[in-house]
Amino acid sequence: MLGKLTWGAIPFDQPIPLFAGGFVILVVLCVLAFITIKGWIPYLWREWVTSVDHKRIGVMYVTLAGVMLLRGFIDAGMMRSQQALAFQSQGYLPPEHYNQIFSAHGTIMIFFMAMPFMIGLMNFAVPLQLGVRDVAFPTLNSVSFWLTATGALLVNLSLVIGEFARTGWLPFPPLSELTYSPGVGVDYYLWAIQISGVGTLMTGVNFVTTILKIHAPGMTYMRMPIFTWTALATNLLIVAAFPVLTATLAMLTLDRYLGFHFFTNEGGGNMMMFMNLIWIWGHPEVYILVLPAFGIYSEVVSTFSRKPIFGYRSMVMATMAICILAFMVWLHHFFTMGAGPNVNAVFGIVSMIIAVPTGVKVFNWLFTMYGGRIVYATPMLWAIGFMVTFVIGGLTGVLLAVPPADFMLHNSVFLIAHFHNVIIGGVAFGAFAGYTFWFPKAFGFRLHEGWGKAAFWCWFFGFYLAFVPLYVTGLMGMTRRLQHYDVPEWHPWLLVAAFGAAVILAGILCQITQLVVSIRHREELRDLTGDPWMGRSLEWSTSSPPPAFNFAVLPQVEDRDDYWRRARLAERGAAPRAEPIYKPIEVPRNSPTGFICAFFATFGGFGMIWQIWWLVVVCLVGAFATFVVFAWRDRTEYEIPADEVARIDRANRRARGEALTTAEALS
Ligand code: HEM
Ligand SMILES: [Cu+2]
Repeated sequence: MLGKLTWGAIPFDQPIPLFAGGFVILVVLCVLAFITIKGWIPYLWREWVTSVDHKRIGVMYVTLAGVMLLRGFIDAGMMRSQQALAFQSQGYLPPEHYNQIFSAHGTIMIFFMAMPFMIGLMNFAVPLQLGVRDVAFPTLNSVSFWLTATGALLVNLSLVIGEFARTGWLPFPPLSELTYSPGVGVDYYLWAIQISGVGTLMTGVNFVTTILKIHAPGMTYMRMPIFTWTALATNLLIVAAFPVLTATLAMLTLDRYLGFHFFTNEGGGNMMMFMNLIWIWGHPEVYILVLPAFGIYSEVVSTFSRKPIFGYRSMVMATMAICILAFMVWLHHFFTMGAGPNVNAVFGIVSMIIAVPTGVKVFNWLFTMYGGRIVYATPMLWAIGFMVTFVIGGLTGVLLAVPPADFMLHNSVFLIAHFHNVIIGGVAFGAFAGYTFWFPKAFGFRLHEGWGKAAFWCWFFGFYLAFVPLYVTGLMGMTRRLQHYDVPEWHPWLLVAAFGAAVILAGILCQITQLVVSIRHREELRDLTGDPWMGRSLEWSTSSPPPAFNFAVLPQVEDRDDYWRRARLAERGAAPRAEPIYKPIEVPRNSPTGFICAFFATFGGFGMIWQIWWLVVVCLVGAFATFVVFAWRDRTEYEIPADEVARIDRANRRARGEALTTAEALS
């Protein structure tokens, strides 16, 4: 009846996961109870859970990412403290538990922290930057989000019911095959990533369609903001790469569930095939994460330097070049496979060539700042911290792209230092820059600057303290994924690394405090104009938070940085545009389709993991029925009356006008 599921799946004999899991369940129950008592459930259901508004979905993605950042960081803290203690001793984490921790940390950070963060920011900002009302397929967008949430839920469920994979963030065979990983850990991984991966693929389709097909009048390709360009590149990468991930994981699933032999050498398969396939997805994946971050830095650097981005066309070219080159370097992840010097040389050289468009971008940002009136607001600090840190990480990457050097450094903590160098310095800093930059657009008030700056400095120095030691011990020969060690020379460095993680923790605490303080002082931080930063692109031309329809009338775009030019003209006393003739606007209706699909996906995934077949069948039927019901609905939109549109737009026009007159009075 319950497949492989028995009481033995609950870790009664292991205090750490039991208490951790118990604590999380308690917190979730308390939050649910609080929401119910406050009577917020109808509001949350109507305005958020069933919302198909890209802005709301974006906010939910970023919230999910923030929670998962905490979870992933707790894992990191456990690893850092374990390695600080486990010198000539066993430390406090047994090996089978330690292996689950680094696997869960990597999986969560990549799939459920970095991905949702970037997709969330794209959801929020791209339609606004294009000057349109929503993405191409709003309900599909909601399905994508909820499937991502399902994946995150399944990974976290493995903490209390069963176990997580011990195979690392990518489940390499033969270790991940049934023979060597007989438990449900790898199955949790497979179904969580498979379900959320389908969601991501649908996001890719949705955003490629949106950016290619839906524009405000006059918004030509060469007038699109750089963030929208990088979003296009990222989603093209998603559409091209994620099917490979899906197929690869499906093959491993067939190996494990039905005794296929895709990757078992003794059965006639080839495990190196898995490495090739997973990295054909995996290398583009790192650009899927970092390209939108590059876009955010471009917006932030030009906004806070008060200058248009330097080398717009070269920025676009560099983005698209990276998009293509990303598919031509995958073999650098296993130079040690034995493909021979010629193959390795080709992949080594292409890997280094990627540094060229990336370098173009760095110079463009520097030239944008050169001669600008730089405002050191928090988003700009993240961008400057990124430039310094990312260049170092990029250089160690070029080093690893030299095959003979890689033979020495492969699977050492030097590699760990390198990729955290680019992923924290590039992706995480970019995510935080975007979060601070667009927060006032989403909520109508800014985040507290002081706490934001404190968070930045803690993350910045914490990063160097936590990861420079790993470059050093990596060069001393320390391999990755060590639960304990006996080498005296490593120990002091690992103590420093643990201290660095504590400094990063201080940064995270500052971020939490920043959010709480900002909400409590929201009246002082309020921005009524909709444009708190002297922004350049169209999202700043509407009110904050933007109305459901984004723009009362679709903006007419005549130039790059069109909004910025108009705002400066208005400052110099140009007459504001005449009030438009307001018309009623149709916006898509809410739909519970996404949530219901995710409900079935969660239980269906759980059924697959524990091999509870009746549950799988019920959920498949349920999901299909949901689609049928959705496809048969006949009212897809509702109308916002013209006077409602007029009221919202007039209020924003008035606030902007008042801001201009006070600015004049002050000067
Ligand atoms: C916030 C501070 C962070 C700290 C202190 C940290 C620490 C660590 C540590 C100690 C390991 C294990 C290294 C080893 O194998 O010996 C690790 C692995 C890893 N981390 Fe992080 N990390 C952090 C943030 C991130 C972020 C933001 C990401 C991605 C977005 C990330 C992705 C990974 C991945 C993919 C692995 C490899 C897991 C594996 O071995 O399969 N980490 N990290
Ligand atoms: Cu790579």
